[in-house]
Amino acid sequence: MNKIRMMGAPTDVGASRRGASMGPAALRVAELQRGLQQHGLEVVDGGDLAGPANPQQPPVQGLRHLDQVVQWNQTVYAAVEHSLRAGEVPLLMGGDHALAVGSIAAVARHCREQGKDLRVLWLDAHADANTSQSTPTGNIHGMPVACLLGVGPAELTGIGGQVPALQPQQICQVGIRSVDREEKRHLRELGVRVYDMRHIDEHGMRVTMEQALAGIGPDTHLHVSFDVDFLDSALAPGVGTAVPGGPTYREAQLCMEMIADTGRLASLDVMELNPACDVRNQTAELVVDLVESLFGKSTLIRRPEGPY
Ligand code: 6HN
Ligand code: MN
Ligand code: MN
Ligand code: MN
Repeated sequence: MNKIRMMGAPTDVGASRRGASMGPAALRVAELQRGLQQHGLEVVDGGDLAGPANPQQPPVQGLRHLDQVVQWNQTVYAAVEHSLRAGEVPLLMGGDHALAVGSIAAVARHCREQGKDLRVLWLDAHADANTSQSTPTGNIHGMPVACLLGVGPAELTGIGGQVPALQPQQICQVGIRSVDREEKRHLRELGVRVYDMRHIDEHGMRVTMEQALAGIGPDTHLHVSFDVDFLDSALAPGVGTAVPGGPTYREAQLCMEMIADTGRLASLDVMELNPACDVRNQTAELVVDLVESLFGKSTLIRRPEGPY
């Protein structure tokens, strides 16, 4: 595994509930860097990126804080691109999920230049596929998937220099259980592959992840966009838009371990952690534990043929 570069994006301009701006600090308090280093990984903490403050304004034509969201995304885009060029694994600590536009646009561009096959795994309770017309809130953190697929304000869809930044077959969502009424139609029209909670209930996490990870090969760059509200809200209260009925601790661990087993994880977003909603930083600690698994911590040295 190449050197991992942590970078914080302490903002909540894409949300209406404040607090995700404290996410990077909470992950540091929960010792994300040391947790990963324990497993022999090289990890640098590049500190926090800077951007505009949250003006706490209402939405304008269905978009809240568009200027600030664009500025933050441009900064994230540049930082992620720089890190990838240096041969690193960028680990973006959000911040709200609107910043996945900049992060994934940079990864997509890098993959085009390197001739890599990009696969994005979107772990989330929400589909994040709203537009300014369909959004019930105006919050841009509910729109990054639509933006990456070319539907959204030009300042955001154009960030990677190619519209759309992503093709629908490059992204796959897991854990979805809260989709707004009109957003459903969008998802269908956009052609995103969605493994919702019902799919996980019916088939289990193992089969779901086998399906989600199918076709990943030696040339794949796997990007994981981990919205912490993916996790069941009883387990992970420290998020701004908690939804019950998510993956349990064991299901989430298995999900992360199966991603690690591909050996192709090359960039990561950890988004929407909201310490203002958390209880004694427990969600941050859980996230650190899961991110360790994502990067290959496992209980045993496994043999491909089965357990010891
Ligand atoms: N997130 N679908 C809701 C909205 O406001 O558009 C919730 C979005 C949540 C976004 O958690 O990244
Ligand atoms: Mn640990
Ligand atoms: Mn999200
Ligand atoms: Mn979410």
